[in-house]
Amino acid sequence: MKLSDENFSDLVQALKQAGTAVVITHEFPDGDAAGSIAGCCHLLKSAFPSLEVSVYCKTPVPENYDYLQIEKLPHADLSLRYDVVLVLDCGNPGRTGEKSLPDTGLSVNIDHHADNSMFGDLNYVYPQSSSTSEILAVLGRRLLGITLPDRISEALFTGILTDTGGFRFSSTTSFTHEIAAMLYQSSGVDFGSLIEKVYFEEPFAKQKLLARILTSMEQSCGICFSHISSADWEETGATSKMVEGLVNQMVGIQGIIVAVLFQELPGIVKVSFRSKGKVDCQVLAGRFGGGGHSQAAGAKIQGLLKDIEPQVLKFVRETVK
Ligand SMILES: [Mn+2]
Repeated sequence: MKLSDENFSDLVQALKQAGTAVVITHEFPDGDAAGSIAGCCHLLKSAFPSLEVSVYCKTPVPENYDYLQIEKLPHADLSLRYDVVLVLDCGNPGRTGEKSLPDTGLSVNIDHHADNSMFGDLNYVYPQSSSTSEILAVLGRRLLGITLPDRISEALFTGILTDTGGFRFSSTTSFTHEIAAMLYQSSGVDFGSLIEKVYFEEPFAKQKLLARILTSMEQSCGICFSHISSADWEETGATSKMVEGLVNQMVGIQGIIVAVLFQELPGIVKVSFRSKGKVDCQVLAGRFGGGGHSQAAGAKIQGLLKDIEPQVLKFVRETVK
């Protein structure tokens, strides 16, 4: 199915009749998840003023995206029933971190992951899209025209910017730039300072954490790997909200094909995979029950860092060979 403004007719029809809607994204949100829920929430409020819209994300949004002011949006209670449930940037409902979606008359799945399980009553799944935010911008154009309100443009641009790694990943198309150009028409947004906030303004503790990652870093056979241990969290004062983007420092190294970052968390190890394109990260993460895209993916694995790190690296080495 080609992504066009017309694709959203059924959804627009349903939203016109709905009284309540909730917008949900995946736990451990990235820029696309954060931008998608903020952008979608503002979009629905602008297009359907009488619709009650709330948002939900199980874990905190990284500090880089504080300017989206997600904490000021109405937050949902998932034990309630909603006329429409929109699930954004999730390949399957489990990515929300919840056992089930709230009770609803209509579930809507808006996503760009190739392994999406088509779990919604309505499914808008476009793996050729750079980001869920890019898909939502087309919905925005359908509902409000090409000049979107600033707060919608700011949020959706954040998702496109970050999910393309700053318009670098192969998922970036001429259509991505067309949509970005459309968002630039929102004259009140300072896109330069937005990029500055996302990529160049870091908390002190995050830079200390980066120093730990770079110190523990090793490489072999084109694989660069490192970890964040319990002691690293404690001694730097960094939180898991601050890890966003750090693995990119490793994949950027000359001669590296794939980077792997392990985070030791209570009872689990979170593993992030990044690739320059030759190795499919979705295959690597998928082996351990995770998911993502070909150049960026992740998995949460139960167990201890000392056991999981060698297991994962063994599989990565076999895959790279
Ligand atoms: Mn995404």
